[in-house]
Amino acid sequence: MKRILTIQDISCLGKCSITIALPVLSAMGAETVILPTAVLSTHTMFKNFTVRDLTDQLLPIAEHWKSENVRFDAIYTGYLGSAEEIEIAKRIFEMFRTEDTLLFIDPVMGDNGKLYPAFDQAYAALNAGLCAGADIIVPNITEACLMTGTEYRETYDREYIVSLLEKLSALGAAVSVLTGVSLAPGKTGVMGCDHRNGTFFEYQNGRVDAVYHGTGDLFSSVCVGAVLRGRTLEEAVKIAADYTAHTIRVTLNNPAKPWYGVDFEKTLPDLLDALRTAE
Ligand code: PXL
Repeated sequence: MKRILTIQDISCLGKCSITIALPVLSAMGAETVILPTAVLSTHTMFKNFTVRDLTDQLLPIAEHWKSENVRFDAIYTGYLGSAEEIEIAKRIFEMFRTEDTLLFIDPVMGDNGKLYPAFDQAYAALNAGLCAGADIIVPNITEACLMTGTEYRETYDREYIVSLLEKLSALGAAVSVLTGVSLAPGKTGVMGCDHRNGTFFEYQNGRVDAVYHGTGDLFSSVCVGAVLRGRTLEEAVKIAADYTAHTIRVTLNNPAKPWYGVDFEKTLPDLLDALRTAE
């Protein structure tokens, strides 16, 4: 069984970060080891959330694993709470990365042109540094702009996305996948670039007019899970984009839907079906 380490926060209520990554990756058949960076009562879109920072626990936990000779097939980072945690994540990469370890980074820090409340521009610069050694990075347009010093645009054309991907290339990751990219009216999806050979790829599906928290984490978890199951990145991206869109549609049809996240619990069986039929 493949073993993946995911480093991100636990938002106890809110369906994001570890409360998505752990169930989704486990359901996809990967042993999922978690390293929680903080425990929050909810994600940060709620008012008055509580936070217990766990920065001082990260290295002791990792060192214990090291002493037990634990190995990881993949390391996947998401929301990291602070500059210091980015530095510690880099140390942990050095401790556990081998030639065969897939390093998958979702540089979670903002959306819709804005940083999340906990972060500033200096944090964005550090996140750019974190992305440098990755195999795959999956920023949204906001995060890509913040890491490359590019002006964020609500409306854009293909040229803007291509130039953003070219700028991401300078960060040093092998492959960048830009998420939340709409290349035609009524469509949304991703556009990626394999910087090792300059090839671009894209996948678009029907746009669902709803914004839900945690859908980026859902996309990333499914994408890295599918790669671990042996899919090519292009196949994984398609599976993840289709599944995320499907889950948003199912959530919208639920009259009792919570405002803070999507009903991925209902759609996990569909994800497994999709993975099986294509295998
Ligand atoms: O889904 C990204 C995310 C993860 N964790 C926390 C967040 C957010 C986005 O706001 O607040 C705590």
